[in-house]
Amino acid sequence: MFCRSAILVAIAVADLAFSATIEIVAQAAYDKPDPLEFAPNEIIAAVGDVLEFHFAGPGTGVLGSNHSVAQGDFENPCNPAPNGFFSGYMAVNATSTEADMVFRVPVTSTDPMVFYCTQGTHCTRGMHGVVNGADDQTLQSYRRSITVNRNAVAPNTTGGGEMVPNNISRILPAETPGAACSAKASLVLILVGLGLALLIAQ
Ligand SMILES: [Cu+2]
Repeated sequence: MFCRSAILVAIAVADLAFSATIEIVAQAAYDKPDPLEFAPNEIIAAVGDVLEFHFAGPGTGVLGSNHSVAQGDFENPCNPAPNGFFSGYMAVNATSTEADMVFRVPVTSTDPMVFYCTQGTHCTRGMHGVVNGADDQTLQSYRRSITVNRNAVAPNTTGGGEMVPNNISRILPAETPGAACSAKASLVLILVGLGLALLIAQ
């Protein structure tokens, strides 16, 4: 009655209780004077979490979009960190609210980390964010260090993260070929796994 793939799913679901996917949207917030931003822009993350960047498009408002996200350097605002991650530019078609792909960056350290959009003056105008800000490496200190409004510098190459289709199921893994397993039994195990995960998380 138990089957391997369902057990793997249950384990994967339980694991979700410990590692979080943190969604961050590159967007224009029209209720603000200069609307370009990442939301949220102050993030607490643990090792094993994943920062999942979404890129909003014109479907959400009047401004166009071609945002990006790059790992920054607290010492050199709106410039890339050496060997940091970079999504490349994420064009969104006119009717979509978000890009078809999301950029997932694993959190490998709890040290403060800054990210920014490399498009034009977006970074100096507020499109940046800080993960695990502390001491003199916070969103506020990064913002204070930006003294002129100028174009950001982009990394030379993309990488440091995984580009995956938007809105994929984060629970169900791909079908295991040849796995003989009733759908009902799988569902029961998934629900048990979820229940366990919720219990553990409390
Ligand atoms: Cu941007």
